[in-house]
Amino acid sequence: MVEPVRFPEIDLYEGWGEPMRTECEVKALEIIQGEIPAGLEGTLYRNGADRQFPSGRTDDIFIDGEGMFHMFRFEGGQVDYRCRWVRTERFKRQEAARRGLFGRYRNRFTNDPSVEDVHMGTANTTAMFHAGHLYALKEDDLPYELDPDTLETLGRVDMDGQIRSTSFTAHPKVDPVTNELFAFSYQAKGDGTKDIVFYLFDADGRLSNEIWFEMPYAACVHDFAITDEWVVFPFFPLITDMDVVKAGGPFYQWNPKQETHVALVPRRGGADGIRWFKGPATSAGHMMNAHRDGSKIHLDVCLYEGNCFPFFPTPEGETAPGVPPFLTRMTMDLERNEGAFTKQRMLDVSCEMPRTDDRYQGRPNRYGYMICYRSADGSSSTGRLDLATGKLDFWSPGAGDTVQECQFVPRAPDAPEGDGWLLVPVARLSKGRSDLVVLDAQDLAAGPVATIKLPVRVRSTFHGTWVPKETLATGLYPYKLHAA
Ligand code: V55
Ligand code: FE
Repeated sequence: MVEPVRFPEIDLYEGWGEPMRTECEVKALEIIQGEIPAGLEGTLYRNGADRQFPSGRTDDIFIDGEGMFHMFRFEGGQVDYRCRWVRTERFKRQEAARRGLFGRYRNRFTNDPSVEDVHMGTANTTAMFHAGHLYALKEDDLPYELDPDTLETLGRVDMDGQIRSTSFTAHPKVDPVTNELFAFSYQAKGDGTKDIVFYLFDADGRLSNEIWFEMPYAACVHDFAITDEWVVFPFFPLITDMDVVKAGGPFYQWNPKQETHVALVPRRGGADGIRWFKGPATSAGHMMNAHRDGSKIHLDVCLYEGNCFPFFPTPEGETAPGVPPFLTRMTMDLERNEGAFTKQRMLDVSCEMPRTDDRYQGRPNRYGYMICYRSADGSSSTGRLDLATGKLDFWSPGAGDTVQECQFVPRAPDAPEGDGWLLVPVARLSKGRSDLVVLDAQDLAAGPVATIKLPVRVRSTFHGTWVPKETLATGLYPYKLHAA
């Protein structure tokens, strides 16, 4: 007898959050409104956390759970859908045992003794396609490679021995113009270590620079940003204390008495060229972009003036109240502000999951796309901010329904910035299923160009990527910057 599977009655698993645990495939999804624009040919990959088995605890958090990987293939005016578990080491051990073997988020001291030697990565956070390979990523482990057509898991990989850290970020930047890959690992020599390493790969997937340095504390470094000369690493005081972890406690603690630090790392240089800035405790998951303006480096980030993860308490065990994120420009002046960054709010509407036209990552961008929180009814909307004018355009899915992170797709490889489509997964909470909508990125208010109906619930996805049809074949993105 194996114990029956029963999930705990906690808010996380209520309603939309009920574990799906379902792999499915639908050829030629129903298009309930409009039509797929000609030229929109390629694959949207998305990744999210589901729950294979109950952990046996009641303190599960939404960023934990096994990776459920989704693909939407656009071809000839139709869209095929498929989702598959990422068959991680953790997944396979639980599948064989037919029960949960892993405990608290990232805390291996709470696992079943039978899986002491097993890598804990859930591969649940994003999709990356680079140099002809597709990966599922989670920041606590190495990448898992997947077959881009079937989503079959090919294995846990170190990219031909080039990744020597114990983990790899879930927020890499693939430059779709140069086809370079910018990435990093934090707590890079294992849980609780202060080591961090920046990796730069060329278009063929060969490591061309690697810079190791130390963080001020064992931080949670969920995302970073790049500019033409500098790589920007913010360190927020969500800190790992291994004594607490060993005692079965939370993997991170919120330390508001510690400062926020920013390291500017020279993209083509070494650790001796790193410049440091600091300021009061704040936190963030996600960066929109960064760019250089003379001696100033601007980092645009969805910043929380407090703890972005209220489920990680302070060392005193206090749970800080949640605060809303606001798009904020943090500025590091290499000539003037002497080790201290300045901050300026860019938009008074709370927003998260910021994106840009990916061709402008590391370059000055005019447009940003975010999930905006403007409604009292709990719904969210997709917004486009014009950074030049401050104007916010948006599209709302309707009362009670919510949008997930959007994906910008250029209309043509050399289209002007922002000329293209936004692909938006919509949680139709009102109907218990999902849609994928296609918006004209230059006219959100006009409503969807096409609405693609999913007969199932795409429970939650964090991040993803768009791979044009030809890129699947050649391994190279065809994109160029528009010549003005
Ligand atoms: C974040 C997300 C994670 C995680 C740690 O958004 C931080 C921040 C989706 O998983 O493991
Ligand atoms: Fe993220």
